[in-house]
Amino acid sequence: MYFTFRWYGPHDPITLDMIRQIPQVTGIVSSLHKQPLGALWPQADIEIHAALIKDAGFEWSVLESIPLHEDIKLGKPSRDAYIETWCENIRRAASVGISTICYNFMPMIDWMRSDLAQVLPDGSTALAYEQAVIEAIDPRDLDCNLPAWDFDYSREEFDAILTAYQKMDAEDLWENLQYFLERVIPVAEASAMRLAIHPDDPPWPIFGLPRIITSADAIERLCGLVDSPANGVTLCSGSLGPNAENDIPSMIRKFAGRIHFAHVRNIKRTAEQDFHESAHLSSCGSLDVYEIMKAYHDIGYDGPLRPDHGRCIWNDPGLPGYGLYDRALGINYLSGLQEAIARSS
Ligand code: DNO
Repeated sequence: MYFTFRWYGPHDPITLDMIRQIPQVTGIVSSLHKQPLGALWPQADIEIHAALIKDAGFEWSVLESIPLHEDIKLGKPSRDAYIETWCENIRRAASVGISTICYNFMPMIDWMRSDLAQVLPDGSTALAYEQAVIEAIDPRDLDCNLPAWDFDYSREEFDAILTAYQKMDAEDLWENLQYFLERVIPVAEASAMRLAIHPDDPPWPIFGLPRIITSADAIERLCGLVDSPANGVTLCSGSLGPNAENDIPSMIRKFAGRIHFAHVRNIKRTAEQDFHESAHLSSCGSLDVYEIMKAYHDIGYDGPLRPDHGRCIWNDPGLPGYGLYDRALGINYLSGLQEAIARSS
């Protein structure tokens, strides 16, 4: 495995120069965050971004992510043009040396939390999720200002998309995912690109919207939709972990070969569907991070791995979840575990 760090681009308060001072980080995980949803990314913009990363001494290891236009997930007739654009973006990413693309298939909303700054007993703050708070929210209230609630839609467009999803069930979404994969995987194969779907976070439906990438059974089904090594996953411990039935180390062993990107972080479950994020250490959360790192070691995982969602400590200037300090502590812990596991085996 090799260690990577997410960078949100030139506007990220956490700069590449700062990241360079974290021991062990060789790769950057990044995207062109200003591109409109569904757009063909200009080759020149991709090259400029790649050069910034290269000039700072890093490899652009993973493109996280190219968001999918909702028409693809909704299965609308217009999806074919958006899929073709996505394919061309794969080719363009490959042309600057990127070998892995992370994406997700969550309707409308990416990761969701009810609180961006829950105060923990030590005075740090962390992202938190409480099911009752989410259930009390009317998603049509566009001012509710939750994380990942970053839309440019007018109220009419928003209502139309939400209503269309509410008419769909999980099987419809699976069908649309299969349709998408059947078209993009051949292009990924031809470009030596690995696609790595990100699990749904949290791993259950919210706001009446179906969510399907939530468990080991779901990942198995995903792998079978198009049986190609290019069709893989981002194994995100913190996204799958809120469901206590998801045994992350056993999933790592089971999907060896299809895991193209590892997100390792910890969460603390506080009720059946409530949790907050925690420091990466096993003792701080509900996940056994030693066993997770041991599983990656045992399968001989040689892909990119990154820490994820740190707490906010020491007045961190970064974005919620994406500050410098706690992610740097996290990577130091993960690389310490890795060294100890490698030396003792
Ligand atoms: C959360 C991230 C996700 C991820 C996307 C990938 O912090 O891991 O936002 O980037 O779901 O498409």
